[in-house]
Amino acid sequence: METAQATNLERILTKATQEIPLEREELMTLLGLSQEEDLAKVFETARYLRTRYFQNKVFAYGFVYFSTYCQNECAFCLYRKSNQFLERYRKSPSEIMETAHSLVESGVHLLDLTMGEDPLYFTKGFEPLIELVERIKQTTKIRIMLSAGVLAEKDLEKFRRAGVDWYATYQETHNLELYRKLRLGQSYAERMKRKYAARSMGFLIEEGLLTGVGDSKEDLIDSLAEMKRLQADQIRVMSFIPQKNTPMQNFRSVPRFRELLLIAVMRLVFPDRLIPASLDVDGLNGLADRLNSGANVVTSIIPPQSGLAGVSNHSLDIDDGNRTIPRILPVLEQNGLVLAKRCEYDDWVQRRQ
Ligand code: SAM
Ligand code: MD0
Ligand code: SF4
Repeated sequence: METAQATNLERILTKATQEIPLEREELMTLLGLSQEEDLAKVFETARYLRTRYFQNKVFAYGFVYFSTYCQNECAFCLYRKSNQFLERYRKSPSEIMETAHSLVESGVHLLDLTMGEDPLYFTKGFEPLIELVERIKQTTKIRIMLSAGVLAEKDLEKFRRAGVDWYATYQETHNLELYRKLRLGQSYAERMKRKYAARSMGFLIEEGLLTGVGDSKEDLIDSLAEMKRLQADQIRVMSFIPQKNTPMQNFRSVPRFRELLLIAVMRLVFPDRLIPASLDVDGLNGLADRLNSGANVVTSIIPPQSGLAGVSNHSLDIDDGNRTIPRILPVLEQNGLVLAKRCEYDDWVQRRQ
């Protein structure tokens, strides 16, 4: 029995290395694995496929969470509007500029400009941000990702013209019923449609999932299909981290290997895409495992003492400098990886655009 199972796994992994699309049933088998030796085989295949497209090169993204104000009520998020037990901040354009420059100098390949759906910008307009993006682009030529929620198409167009390369808005799940419990009061269809619109404007797209929020294996497989349909350029999964003073604070957590397994399965299904290893979930300590599972972008690099927060972990590893390029380099090296040159990242983006 055990050998039959082992042979089936070998067969599925061989098929994946040949880049033959996996059947639903085969994906179910992969997502059902939990034995360490089985997981190790999947991770190994994921790394093999990563090497095929990216050799030993890894990219790194600077994370600038410039406003923690938000008009939404996502059940999983610390920054939801009604959380009053939180000191919020909104960085000024010059503060954002300073952080941007220090991140670029430290060697990141991209700046991820992120905010909650800050009512200030959503009511008064995004002009100050659009100007800021233009200035960052002119002075640094760095690739820029915008993670500012669901923006109107006319605003997206302005950001695109100002030099934004990527639009990131995560659906978290593609199960409508589950979505409604997570992103309370937000339209599933609008969020999805805006990504398609952004793609047709020439943005690269990042799509993302949360796991450990009541998502089933079927849901995850449906999400992979949606990501394929969207032709997302970067795909991520992060484990849900319960947040105090939110509706999901006591939600039962799932073992961490589920995120790692999903990263690996994403690599099998999308061998040539970017897949983040976020420092936001388990900090620097969690990096090796995520790289080992086939991730190829280290995200959430944050300058220490900048007064900037993370998302799923508000302060983990930030002020001790653990979310910096110098601290990730040894981890890359221990895993046989190196930081790519900036021109290598720029070329990758250009080819996808
Ligand atoms: N406000 C914008 C939005 O929601 O699209 C941009 C912020 S986006 C970077 C926030 C993302 O962080 C969410 O889409 C979710 O995937 C992740 N996140 C938020 N709270 C989390 C938590 N408690 N645990 C894990 N991930 C979380
Ligand atoms: C990260 N904390 O990279 C960030 C965030 C937003 N585009 C990304 C979830 O992990
Ligand atoms: Fe706001 Fe984004 Fe958090 Fe939802 S995930 S509450 S939109 S910051």
